[in-house]
Amino acid sequence: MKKCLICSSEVEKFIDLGQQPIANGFLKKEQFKSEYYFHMEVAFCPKCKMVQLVEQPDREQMFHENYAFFSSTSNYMKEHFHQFASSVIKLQSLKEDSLVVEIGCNDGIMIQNFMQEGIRHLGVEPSKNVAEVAKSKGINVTTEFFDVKLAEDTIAECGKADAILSANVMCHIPYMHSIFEGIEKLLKDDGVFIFEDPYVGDIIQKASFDQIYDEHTFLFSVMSVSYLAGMHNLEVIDTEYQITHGGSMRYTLAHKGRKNISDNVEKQLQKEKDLGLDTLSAYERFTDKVLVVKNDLMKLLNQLKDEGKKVVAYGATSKSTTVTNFFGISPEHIEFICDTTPTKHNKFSPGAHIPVIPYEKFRESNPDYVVLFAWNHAKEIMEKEKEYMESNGIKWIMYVPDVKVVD
Ligand code: DWN
Ligand code: SAH
Repeated sequence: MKKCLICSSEVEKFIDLGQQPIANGFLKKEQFKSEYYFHMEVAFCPKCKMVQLVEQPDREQMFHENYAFFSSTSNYMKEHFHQFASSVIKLQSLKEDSLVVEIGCNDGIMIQNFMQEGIRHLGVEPSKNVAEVAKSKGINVTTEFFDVKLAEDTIAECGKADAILSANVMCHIPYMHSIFEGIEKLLKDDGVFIFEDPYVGDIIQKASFDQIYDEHTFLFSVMSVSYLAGMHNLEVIDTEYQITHGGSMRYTLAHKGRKNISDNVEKQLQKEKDLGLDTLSAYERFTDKVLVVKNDLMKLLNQLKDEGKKVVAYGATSKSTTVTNFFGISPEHIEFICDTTPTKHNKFSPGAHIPVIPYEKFRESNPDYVVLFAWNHAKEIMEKEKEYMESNGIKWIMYVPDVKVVD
């Protein structure tokens, strides 16, 4: 029996994605033999409604000095976080002596905006290599995992925070009670805790099962976040939908009873009930859809292989580790994955062992088809590649929400 990480009730499994490696564990040939795998299954908690991984590797196996994801690889995301920061400065009337803490600041993509405005700030980032990039920009960073102990140390050193922020990080952390205890302590009486993560409503509707990988412990809803907040004398006071990462939700939390609650919260809770996110059957229907995508994509890739077509992929994303390993995609289907991240270059993708090459070589490769693994950045990437793809008759292959070939 597996117990819910939030409320300790018995959870109900609804998808088994098989044996999976570390999603960002790009590796050299000599490391193939010792590659780590875990069993990736997802479950729903009927009591607190939290969707969660059943098993997860230790945090040090995922977040360390060779973490392969650098946030600033997308210009669109830079602009998104600039706007996020501006909205927080306005909401909390932040001044130079205010304090903003960002949990999981990575290379500084969001917190750099507070630094540039001269606002007192602290980034918390355990992955040393990406934290170093943030530090080199002049940002104050502590290279540690956030938890209740770090919150207490921060209070002793810097005082309490006017705003605690986090993007695409909360869903990565299984020890949520330590995090929320830390937030409750670190947040000033009139402070706000604002975080955003991929939204389970979109994942279910778009069958975007590749948002499930080792790092993503939770797929949040307003229902489940409200339950969790309530366990720590906090409450959700606003929700705001974001188009980033295929559909995300931004949650604003405050100490219970301190701030007015926006109508958005009740409206979103109603939408979740309408979608059936409070019952197992919605998640079981999602599993059925994922199996259709698996069948359709493999049929297409096998057919293209038989026809001798050249198929490559774009974006060595964490998400693509789930797709390739669950579907059984190999270098026979996809010759290489191109990516702009230097640390991924001249290595192989986790589990499937597809070569990852520098983006610059993509333009020389003359493929027939390109599988868009970074589908969440489709607008940015398709605009950039439009002329090259069109003038050479190259087609995109998409698989979210269903499999299609795009001219
Ligand atoms: O939650 C997480 C999100 C925020 O980022 C982390 N756990 C890990 C990571 O997930 P991901 O790897 O699925 O993220 P992205 O943003 O979908 O990754 C895009 C990849 O594509 C990067 O490796 C960079 C690359 N890229 C590229 O080659 N050309 C991206 C863009 C926009 C491009 O134009
Ligand atoms: N906020 C960035 C980075 C997301 S990637 C963005 O939206 O692009 C997830 C990040 O969370 C990684 O950089 C990882 O090192 C960090 N992380 C994981 N556990 C953490 C914890 N307990 N405290 C702080 N950061 C954490």
